[in-house]
Amino acid sequence: MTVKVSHAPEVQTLFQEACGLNNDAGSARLKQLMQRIIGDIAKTIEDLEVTEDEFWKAVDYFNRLGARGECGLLVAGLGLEHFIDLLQDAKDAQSGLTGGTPRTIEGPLYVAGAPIAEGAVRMDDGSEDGVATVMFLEGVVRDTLGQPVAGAVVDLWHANTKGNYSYFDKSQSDYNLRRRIVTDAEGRYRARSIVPSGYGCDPQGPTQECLDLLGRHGQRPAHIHFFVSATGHRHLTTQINLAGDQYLWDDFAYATREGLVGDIHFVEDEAAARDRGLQGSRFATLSFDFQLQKPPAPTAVRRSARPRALQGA
Ligand code: MBD
Ligand code: FE
Repeated sequence: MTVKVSHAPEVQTLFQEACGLNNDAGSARLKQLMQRIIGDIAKTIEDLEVTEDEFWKAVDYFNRLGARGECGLLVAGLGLEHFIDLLQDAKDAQSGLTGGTPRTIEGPLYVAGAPIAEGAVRMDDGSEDGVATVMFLEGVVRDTLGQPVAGAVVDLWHANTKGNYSYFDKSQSDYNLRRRIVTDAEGRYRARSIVPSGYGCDPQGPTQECLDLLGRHGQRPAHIHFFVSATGHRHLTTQINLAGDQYLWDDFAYATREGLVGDIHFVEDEAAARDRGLQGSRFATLSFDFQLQKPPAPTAVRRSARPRALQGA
C-alpha cells in the first residue's frame, strides 16, 4: 500500500512557507507556479513511490543538464516545446485566427544580432567550399491577402554539413549560417548558403542519456529556422524541414509539420552552375514563401468600476 502525506495540513503548510506565500515580498506569479509545481512533484513521488535513489539521481541529472547547457534541448526532445505550439494553435483557432504559414518551434540554438542585408546575402563563410553543396534559397513574404510585404525581416539560421550551429560550435566563425534579410520591394528574400545536415544530440550528453532510457534517438531532419517579422503583422517562428531526409517525419523534437516541408532540388548542370558563379556542376535550389497573420486583436481591457478619480489610488 502506498503511503500518502502530500495533502496533510503540515505538508501543505510546509510547501506554502517554502513557496513564499507567507511573505509579501518577491513575485506573486512565481509563488503561484512554484506551489503548483512542488505540489505536483510531491504527488508524483508518493503516487509512483519514487525511491530516494531515484530522487537523488534526478537531482544529479538536472545539475549535469544545466552544466552542459542542454535544458532547452531536453524540453524540445520531450515534446514540451511542440506542446507550446499546439496550445497556441488551439488558442488561435478558438479566437478565429487562422491561416498563414504554420508556426513551429524555435529550438535552443538561435543567436540574436546576425548581420543584416537588403534583399540578398551569402550566409556561409566559405569554410566548407568543396565539401558542402551550395544552396540557393529564396521566397516571398506575403500578408493575409497574399500581397507581398516589402521591408519584412527574415532572420534565418541553420546548421553546417556536420549538423552543427555557429556560436555553439566554436570551430565556426561568428554568425556563420546566420543572417537577417530585409525583403525587397517585391517582398522577396534571397540567400546563397550551403545545404545543411540534420542535427543530432551529443551522444555523450545528458539529453541523449535520457532519450536512450526512453528508447529514442536524438536526431532531427535537415532544416532551416526562421523568424519572419514585419510591422503590422504577427511575428512568425517557423522552420523548413527538407524533403527526402530520413528523419523528416521522425524528428526527435517534433518540429516537422504539414506545410513546412521544403522541396529542395538538387541540380547537376555545369552550365547552370557557371551561370550562378559556381565551379563544378552540382548545387541545390529551394523556394519557400511565407504568409504572415495580422496580429491578434488586443484582449479587451476590463475596466474597473471605480470612479476615475480614485484609479491608481
Ligand atoms: C536543433 O537544431 C533544433 O532545431 C532543435 C529544435 C533541437 C535541437 C537542435
Ligand atoms: Fe535547428
